[in-house]
Amino acid sequence: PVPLARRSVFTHLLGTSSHAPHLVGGFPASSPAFIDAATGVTISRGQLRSLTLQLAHSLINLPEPLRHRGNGATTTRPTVLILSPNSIVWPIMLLGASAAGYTTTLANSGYNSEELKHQYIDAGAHLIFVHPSLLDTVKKMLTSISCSDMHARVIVATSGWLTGVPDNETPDMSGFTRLENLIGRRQLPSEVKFDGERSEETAYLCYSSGTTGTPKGVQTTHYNITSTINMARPLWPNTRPCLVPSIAEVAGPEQPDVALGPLPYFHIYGMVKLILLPIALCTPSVVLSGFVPETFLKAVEKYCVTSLLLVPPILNVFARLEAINKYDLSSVRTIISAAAPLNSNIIFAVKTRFERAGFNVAVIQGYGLTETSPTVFVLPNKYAYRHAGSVGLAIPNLEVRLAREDSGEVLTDIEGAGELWVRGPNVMKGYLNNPSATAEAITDDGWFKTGDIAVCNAEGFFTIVDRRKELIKYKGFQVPPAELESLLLQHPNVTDAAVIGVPSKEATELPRAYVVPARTIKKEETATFALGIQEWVTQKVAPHKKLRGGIVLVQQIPKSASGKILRRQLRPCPVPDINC
Ligand code: 4UU
Repeated sequence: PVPLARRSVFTHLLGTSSHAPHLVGGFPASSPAFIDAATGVTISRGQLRSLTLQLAHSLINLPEPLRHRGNGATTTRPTVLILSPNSIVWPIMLLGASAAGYTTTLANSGYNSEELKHQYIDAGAHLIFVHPSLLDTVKKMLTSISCSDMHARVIVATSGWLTGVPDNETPDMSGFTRLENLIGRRQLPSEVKFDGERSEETAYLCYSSGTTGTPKGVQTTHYNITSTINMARPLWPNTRPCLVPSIAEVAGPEQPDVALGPLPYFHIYGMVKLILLPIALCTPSVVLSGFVPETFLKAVEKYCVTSLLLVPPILNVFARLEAINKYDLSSVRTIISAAAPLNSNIIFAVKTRFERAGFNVAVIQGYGLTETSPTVFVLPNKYAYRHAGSVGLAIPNLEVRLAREDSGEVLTDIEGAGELWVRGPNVMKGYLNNPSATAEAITDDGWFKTGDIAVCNAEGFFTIVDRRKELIKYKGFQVPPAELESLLLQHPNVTDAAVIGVPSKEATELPRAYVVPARTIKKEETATFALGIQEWVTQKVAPHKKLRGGIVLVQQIPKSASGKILRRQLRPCPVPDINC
């Protein structure tokens, strides 16, 4: 028998036994798994398992040439790319592909064809699941790489066959396989061909820039995922309760948990906390695409949501949202914020706003990274007030330490700030096709360097105080400065450029470019010149990477002797500056 922690994601979550076919992953097959917020259509655990197996069966039986890529990448496993906003068919695609033994790479649904191309090629994808509304982007991308069998490599992720709401049919969809064609009424395979020997294989490839450089494929293995799930739920119910709560415990036994978040499923936060963990805990998860405050609150009321999974900019909206008074939000117990720093003023403001409307909620933080699948710290509800602003305690089975930035020496003085290092079964296998970045990120004895600076108090509560790495966070999304810098250098009027994040209350940070113009710019010309570059960038990047923090023209970019941009020096803008 395969040890529990060594199973595939599929078996771990949706496994069943021939002796108890009414149970799926240990919970009744009839329990709701996902609820489509817009239509109320629900898929049960049993349906989810059956649809997932049907898809896996079709993927395993694709004609041989389609199980390989034509673009010369180095991975050997079949890899499917998903490009879609949240929809009720997402969990089926995500689990169906991993049940078939495929790697799944999750692309930002805001990507343009150039950004998509980088990920498609780097991940070595050979198949694409695409939402009907994004088919054009995929066609453009495949045309640009002269793909000759586009119709075979693209599956349109239709959902009308499940929700009853017809998909927005476009003439371009003709000739492409639709998701329901791969599900149909096929006979179920009796088992999924996946065993413990392969649990170190990559299940998911999200993209992260890590501490430096352009986005890299984070190889998250089946074992990483099953571990992260086990770490979030106590395995043995008769032991003492774990201090760090699972989402299910947070809600308390008297009211079953229901999860909702406007987080995109392509980000590790959405994938794990809104798809995989809810299945493991038998927590129905409400499917919503995007964040429109009133639609969101209506869904909370209608589906009696208990746990809201959010990012700081949305809490910032909640802190001022009058509409909270208009809905019955009494089911909400916990509001979880992660993916970017959350100011404790916002925590108190949100709590007060809910209290004024008559609802008592705990506002807590989680902290983690794509590379740690994702959770490292969670703040238990009962400390929400006393330790507001802290990201909480390390989850069980994880080692954490604070190291000196320069030497890597471990800090024994717990008052000091140091770089957070993490070691445990949820740490990624490494960056795809990038052994040097992997070696920089993970020490020989397995410590992953997060690039974040933290402090820890005597009770073991951590607070993130700074970020050593160059990453910018816009509304929880990663914006890698290196990517924008290399783009800016392609502009004919730019000789050098550096991008940093400037603080923003609404969005955490806004990407701002410091640009050295290729020619002398007269004072009266500066605004037009900067605007021209800003618009040029806007045309070429996904919306979250726009240079919303503006452009500053400078005479030179501060650099170290080795040519590294000295980003900290740019923060207060001390360099000789042409337009400020
Ligand atoms: C200050 O954003 C994420 C993962 C989020 C997450 C974490 C724990 C979701 C659920 C959960 O339980 O991943 P990435 O890879 O996009 O970004 C990672 C970076 C971190 O290095 C840190 O700089 O995002 C920042 N970050 C935070 N910063 C993440 N969470 C926090 C936080 N406070 N609470």
